[in-house]
Formats: sequence, structure tokens, C-alpha cells
Amino acid sequence: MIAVKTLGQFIIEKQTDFPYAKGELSRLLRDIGIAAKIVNREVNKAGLVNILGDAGTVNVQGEGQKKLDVYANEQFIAALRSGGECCVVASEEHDECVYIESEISKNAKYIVAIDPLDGSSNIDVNVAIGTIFSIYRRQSLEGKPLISDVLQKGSEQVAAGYVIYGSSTMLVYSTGKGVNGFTLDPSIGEFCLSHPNMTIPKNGSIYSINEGNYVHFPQGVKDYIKYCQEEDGKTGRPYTSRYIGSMVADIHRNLIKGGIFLYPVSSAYPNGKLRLVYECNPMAFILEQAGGLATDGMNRILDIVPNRLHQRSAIFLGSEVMVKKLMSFLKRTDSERNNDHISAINAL
Ligand code: AHM
Ligand code: MG
Repeated sequence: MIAVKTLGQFIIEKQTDFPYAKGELSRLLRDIGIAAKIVNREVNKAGLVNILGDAGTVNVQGEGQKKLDVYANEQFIAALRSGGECCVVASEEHDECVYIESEISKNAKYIVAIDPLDGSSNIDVNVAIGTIFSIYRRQSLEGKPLISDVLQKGSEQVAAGYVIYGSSTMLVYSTGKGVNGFTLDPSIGEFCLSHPNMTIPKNGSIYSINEGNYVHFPQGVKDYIKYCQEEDGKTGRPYTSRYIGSMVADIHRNLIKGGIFLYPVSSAYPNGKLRLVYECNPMAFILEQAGGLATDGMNRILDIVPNRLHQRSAIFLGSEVMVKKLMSFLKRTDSERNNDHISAINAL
């Protein structure tokens, strides 16, 4: 008989990786896992009850909130509130930080940044969506936590993870010692270890970008897309284009199969679309832990010090060889591009 290892068992087992740990992080991860199961239940029956569609409210980014976004946000915050291990939550759905000021939580060690329901444009059409979370240790020693406790650079993350509500539901997380994936077994209601020690292939052949925005992209990104589409037997090009429009689902696929995900700056989003604190940082942490790279085109994502809670960033992340190749295109100067163009014409 094959023994099943549940998320709860795995978390307790891994607590010994941190000799100083007193179980708080384990309990926090457990609380997130429980909330994920509750959200999963609603995601699965979303078509049956009146939970699809707009909630009629608008979040801080001016985007219409979907009912499931609101529900997921409430569930995760409720789980963190009752768990007692988190003193502040930074959520995509809240303009300001949510301070948990109960007696047990106010001095808790940890801060959670969360995108409760990512890929909201896919909710109504039965396409994979996700939850993204990031955990930091509080830096200030007493009193109300400071905004600087929340605005730590991504390299300070103690743990990060995502849940993908797809053809099956998975929770993937890292505490900085590799990446492990757990699939929800609905028959027993437990996340079970299904993908131990996940690593991203060093190279890949999938590129994921909203190509409809092509005309608005920086020249380096346009050049890289053309590179991906060129025929070249040696490097296996043309590559395959795959874009779901849910960051979690696109990155999850690329993590398993090898690939690159791109969300550059564009004229519509001059600072990029995705949010640094609760979208880019956690996904960059996981990808780096799996052996990949994550950059905004100039800086390692995890080295950027955020100065605002809902700060946006360009992001390129995935297999090492692909990200490095993209970087070489981004670094090219106009005169290098012109020279290439002239050589191409001469070669005709
Ligand atoms: P959301 O948090 O409001 O759902 O937005 C984030 C999503 C990402 O999951 C996805 O990668 C991106 O937005 C898709 O954007 P676009 O529709 O511009 O391609
Ligand atoms: Mg999001």
C-alpha cells in the first residue's frame, strides 16, 4: 500500500528544518490550507449557486470585484484571524492593510500578503483560477505593525505559495527549501503530497504572454517574441504559445513543463500590470526555489524594495535559459538592432 502524506503531516515533518521554529509558521500554513479547501468548495459549485458575476463593488485598483473574489478574500482573512499567527494581512482586495488586533494576534510574528482569487476574468468561464500568498516575518518589535513590515523585499519571504483551482486543485508552496505540490483528494478532503521537490526544467519551449498587446510592448520584448516564433531546428523553435490569462495557471504549467511567462510594461500599463507584493514576489520566490529566474527586465524581482502596497511591476519568469535569452534581447541597443536588420537585408 502506498502511504499518503497529507499537507498537515508534511508541514509538521518539515518543521524540523527550522530548529528555532515553535510551530507558528506550521499553524499559519495549515490555516491557509483550510481556507483554500473552503474556497475550493465554492469554486467548484460556483455554477450552481448565485455566486458568479460581479459583486457590484469596486476594489482599490478600480476593478469590478467578482463575488468569488469577495468570498475568497473573506475566507482567507477569517482563517488568518482565527488562527492567531498573523498580525497583518495585505490583500489585493483591500486598499489598506488589514490589522488583526485581537489579543492573540496583535503580537503575532507573521505578515501575510495575498491575492485571494487571481485570474478573476476567468471565473465566469470555468477556466483555472488561483490564490497566491506570501509570508513575511514581522520586523518591528512591538506596537502596531509598521507599513515597512509589509513592504519588505521578496527575498525576505519566509514562505510563499499558490493554490490552483484547475482540473484538480493543488497547493504548491515553499519555505525556502525547495518546492512541494499537494493535490486535493476530494474523497478525503485533504491536500496530499503529489509533486515532491518540484523543479522547473532549465530550458523550455513554451512562451506565455498576452500577445494581443504586442504593438504596445517594448522593442526588446517584441524582438524576443519574434525569436520565439522563428524556425530553428537546433533550439526547437518555433516555440509553443500558451496563455490562459490566470497567472497561477500559466506559471504552474511552465513550472512543470518548462517555459517563460511575460507581463511587460505597455502603454496601457506603464508600470506593468501585476502587483509586486502579492503576485510577483510569491511567484518569483517559488520559481527561484524551483531553479528558475524572475526579473522585471533589469532587477531580480526579489531584490526590489516595494514602496507601495499595490505597486505594480513588469515581470518575466520561468526556465533559466529562456529568461537569460529574453534578457539578452532586452539589453540590446538600437544600434545593435539596426546592425542586425542590415545584416538580415544583406543576407537576402
Ligand atoms: P487579477 O488579479 O485581477 O485577476 O489580475 C491578474 C491577472 C493574472 O492572473 C493574469 O496573468 C493577468 O491578470 C492577465 O491579464 P491580461 O488579461 O491583461 O492578459
Ligand atoms: Mg491577481
